[in-house]
Amino acid sequence: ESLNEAKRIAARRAIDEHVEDNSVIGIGSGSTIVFAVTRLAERVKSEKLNVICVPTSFQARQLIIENKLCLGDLETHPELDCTVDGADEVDRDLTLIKGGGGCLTQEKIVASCAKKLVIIADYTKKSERLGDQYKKGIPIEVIPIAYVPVSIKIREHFGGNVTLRMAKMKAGPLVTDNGNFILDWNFPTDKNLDWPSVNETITMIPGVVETGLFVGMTSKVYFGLPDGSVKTTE
Ligand code: DER
Repeated sequence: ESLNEAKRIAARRAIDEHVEDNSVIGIGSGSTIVFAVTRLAERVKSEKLNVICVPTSFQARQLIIENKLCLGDLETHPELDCTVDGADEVDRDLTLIKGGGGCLTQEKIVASCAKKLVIIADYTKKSERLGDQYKKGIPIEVIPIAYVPVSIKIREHFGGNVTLRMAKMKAGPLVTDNGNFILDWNFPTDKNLDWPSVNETITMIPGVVETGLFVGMTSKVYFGLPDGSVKTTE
């Protein structure tokens, strides 16, 4: 339906514009990236490209293997040309909320190793301000023993509500690819929160591994629109 078509065309444009022979590409996580990996596999096959793919999650690793793409990692490829990834929400400053799929930590690490972070998203992710459309809160990966004190400190600093993300097909909390828990922080929308300082403050709380706030990292966003066109930012 139109949402998948929007994801597909955004993914296709991004892959066609940012992948060339001998590229080392970070592969993001989620549902939109599936369209990007499909397009990448098409191009590698038809153009006989030599491309190394570095995953940002177990899901991304499976995608790379299933599509018979060349699997790399940060030990052998610590400097990437480009990371292509999805987002849960993009604001007017290209600050992202990521982590809806629970993969934010490796995504942020791989994104930080790339010359460019290219985001692909359908039109529902494009917001003026964070929280306009994405209502599940900002994901924060925490070391399991610390989830209660971290929740308390976040609420003390900034207010809002913090919930421990529970697994769906397993009793108890969701456990990430790194063996940690995730807190979802529904931040207060009536304050004008300064995302760079919010991100730094939360990241410094002992027990916090990473936040799903990607500040100042985005190079370009490809939004798939309902009419079948793609809107890009620079
Ligand atoms: O969990 C993540 O960070 C994903 O990249 C998420 O932000 C986008 O997932 P989607 O493409 O399935 O919406």
